[in-house]
Amino acid sequence: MFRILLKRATVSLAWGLVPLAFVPWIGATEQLPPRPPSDFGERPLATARDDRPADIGFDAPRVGFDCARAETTLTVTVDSADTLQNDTTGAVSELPGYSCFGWDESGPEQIYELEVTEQLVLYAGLSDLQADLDLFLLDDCDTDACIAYANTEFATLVAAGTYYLVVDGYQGAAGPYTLVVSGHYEGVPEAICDTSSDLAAIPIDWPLAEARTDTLFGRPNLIQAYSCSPILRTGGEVWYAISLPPEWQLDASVTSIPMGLDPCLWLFDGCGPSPACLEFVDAGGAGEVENLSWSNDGNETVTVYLAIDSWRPPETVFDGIVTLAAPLVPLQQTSWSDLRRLYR
Ligand SMILES: [Ca+2]
Ligand SMILES: [Ca+2]
Repeated sequence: MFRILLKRATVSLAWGLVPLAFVPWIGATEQLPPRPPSDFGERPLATARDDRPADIGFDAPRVGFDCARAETTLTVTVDSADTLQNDTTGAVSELPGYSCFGWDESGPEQIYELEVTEQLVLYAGLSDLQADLDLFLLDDCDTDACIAYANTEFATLVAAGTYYLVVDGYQGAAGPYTLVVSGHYEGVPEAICDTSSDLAAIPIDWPLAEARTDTLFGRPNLIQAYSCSPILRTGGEVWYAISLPPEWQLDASVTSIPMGLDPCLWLFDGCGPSPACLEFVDAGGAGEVENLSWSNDGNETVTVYLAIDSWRPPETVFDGIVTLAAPLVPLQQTSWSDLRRLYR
């Protein structure tokens, strides 16, 4: 599940209280002895599809830096979104690499302090790149305190606290960039299941005889990563609340997909921080049909929440039209004559 908690950044807080002269890495580029690793290994991390492998044989030395290097401080809350434009050309270059992944980051870097006000899914993404810049998230001013990384974008669960987001240059690269930092609800927002909300899922009662046509253009991006998809899905979604009696099967298909749109389908048993992901489907690429099937094997009618999502948001209204065909069919019952035939 997408639910692993971060240990508080107690090292950073404690060091803030001691006189500056006792901070062990005043010489900013001084190599330090190893520190206990941050809990990166257990952290959920969703990234784009385009991440490259680690550099073979590269082992980043540990470097501490002055937290005051941060360009600015951003406050991150659920539903906050900040967009910044900046350029690493001519910036200080003192951080050669990070503990969480073996990339040579010998280019200059810029650092952003993030004040995260509550537990949330933190998203950071780079665009408008002319050089190969990468992202690293630290929970201290120390390259060994790396808890997330990405070639272009990532989402990860963080507790409230102070973090440092570094935009760094791969193998000496430097250049301009646009940086988006946003906060997201952990799991499936409650509003989707709240019938009085503007964001409520479209109710569908069985049997659904006709196909629906809805657009993904301009829809809010309410879910983009979960345990059933570690690849980011940053398009907005259309949500359906589907009432399914016992022993009925939901077969949902997304058809009439324009070129360039890569759809996927999520199915949850409810809302909140940790609903069960009943199914996730992304079998095809851009423009290809997706099919999802799920059957209610229980004894009671259930409501399930189906989302049509996409890898990237559609750019125009025309691009975003999808058709949902969701014929709900009863599961095939085994008749007595069929059973008798088995034992002949
Ligand atoms: Ca660097
Ligand atoms: Ca999405």
